[in-house]
Amino acid sequence: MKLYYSNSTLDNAQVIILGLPYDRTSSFLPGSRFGPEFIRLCSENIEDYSPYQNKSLYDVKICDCGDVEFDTKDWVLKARTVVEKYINRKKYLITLGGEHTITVPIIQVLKEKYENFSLVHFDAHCDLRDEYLGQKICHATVMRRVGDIIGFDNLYQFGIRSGTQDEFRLAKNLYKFDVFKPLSSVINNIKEPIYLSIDVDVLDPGVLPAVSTPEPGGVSYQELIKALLLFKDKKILGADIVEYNPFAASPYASGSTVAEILRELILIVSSTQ
Ligand SMILES: [Mn+2]
Repeated sequence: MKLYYSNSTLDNAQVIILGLPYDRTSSFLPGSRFGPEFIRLCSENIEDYSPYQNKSLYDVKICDCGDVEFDTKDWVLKARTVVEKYINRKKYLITLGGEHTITVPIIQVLKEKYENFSLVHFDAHCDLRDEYLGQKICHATVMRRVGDIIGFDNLYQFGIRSGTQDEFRLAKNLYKFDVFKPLSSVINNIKEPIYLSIDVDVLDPGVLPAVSTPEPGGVSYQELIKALLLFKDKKILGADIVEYNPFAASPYASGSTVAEILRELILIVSSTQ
């Protein structure tokens, strides 16, 4: 674990990093449970300084609280209990997946603390199925569950290029704008505070192949960073980075990319304080 992911005690930290290494419902390539450890490992390869934000990770008090153990079948419930502990501390929590399912317990806890907030979802996939392979809470239904909790009016999706006809129909009926519209054209319509959920398969597989469900036609790294920087002056509640699977392909190149996304997110989230 690198110093700049954990340069503060929990009590003094502005940003808390927590690994949620869960991939039990993975339908294609399991392995994202190893994501948090590989992101920490690959953080050795990146600079603490962000040229995009002219700021260093050393400017932020960060505490890495390690991973929630991947053990029980009631893992989502267990994750919720752990997440609640950290969100109660009124600090910015950035969680590392694991598969996308991990967003559900986080949003359940946030909804108890905040009456209204928006969720901005970066992903290749709609994740709007009501159930998938007999499961109501899984990586393919996560945004449907999020919509059930916070209201679909508060859900915004970007980078989407894969889903069933029903999912796209639902998306079209639910949102006030087209999922294919660039983020910059709707950023000012998004009500604050905002939670950011980043499935790294929003990037093109040519950019980041180590994901559990690769999908062609994704955005470039520069496009993603540019989109994330739009949130710099917004009130952000927290964020997650999910679906990086180090065993799917080139773990170190992809892991370094994810570690840089994490660096930018830490700096964005802490700048809202
Ligand atoms: Mn996805």
